[in-house]
Amino acid sequence: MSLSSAVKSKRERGCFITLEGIEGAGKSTHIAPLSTLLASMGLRVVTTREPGGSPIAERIRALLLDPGNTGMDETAELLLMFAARAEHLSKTIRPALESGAWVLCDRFTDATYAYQGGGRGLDPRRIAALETLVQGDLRPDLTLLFDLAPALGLARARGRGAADRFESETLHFFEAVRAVYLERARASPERYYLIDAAAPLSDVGEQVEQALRALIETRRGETVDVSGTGEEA
Ligand code: T5A
Repeated sequence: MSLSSAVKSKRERGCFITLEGIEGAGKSTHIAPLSTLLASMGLRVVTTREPGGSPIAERIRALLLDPGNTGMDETAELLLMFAARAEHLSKTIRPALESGAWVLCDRFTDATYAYQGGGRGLDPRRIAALETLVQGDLRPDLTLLFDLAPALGLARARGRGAADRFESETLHFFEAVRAVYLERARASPERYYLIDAAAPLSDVGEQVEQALRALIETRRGETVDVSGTGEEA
């Protein structure tokens, strides 16, 4: 059996991997090498991001990140995140997973719990209700959590130029975001892989690769024989 067939799970759909963490943690930097690594294993990969990832969702992203949109109502922000997510799921993520592709997504619903729940202080039960409405039972198979001190992440992100609406928030806001990410990772260790994102780039790359190889091993263990022969080549 080839590696690409071995890593297909018995669910017969692709694998859904999300990258999470505060600004400047290194998610965008590592998504391309991760995609290249998976492709080198013979897998079909779709890389995408949130908010965004489909034409209408990208338009919603522009609204959400525009620093000119000061004073946006917090519930409106939450609903826009999920409106973008509903579009993204139906136009990009679900079709890709159903076709057997591996989806690498730069942020997903963990970001909503962290930013709108932790940062803005919205009740996580309201987020959970929207999560069920929009996603049904779809959850990531693996979440790479790039963890680092907000002061370092923000220094990296702000070093690039003008801040967007979220990057303009206070350090206190990002401390609360980070705390929720870490809490969620502690609560579901089977889904999260914690990455020390303060480490040098090459070390972070190695941690990402290690997480991926662990996932592939797990899925290989789950593989069922669909040929009926009970054999593995
Ligand atoms: N949001 C999103 C919500 O509030 N709720 C939600 O539900 C969702 C989905 C999206 C914003 O929307 C919010 C969260 C966000 O604020 P975005 O622009 O997509 O905005 O934000 P980010 O994903 O945070 O983008 P960033 O580019 O800021 O962060 P990354 O991708 O983690 O960082 P990256 O890779 O671009 O790196 C930043 C800089 O640091 C350097 C890189 O070279 C780059 O210059 N760097 C390192 N330098 C040294 N050592 C390392 N290990 C380094 N790693 C990266």
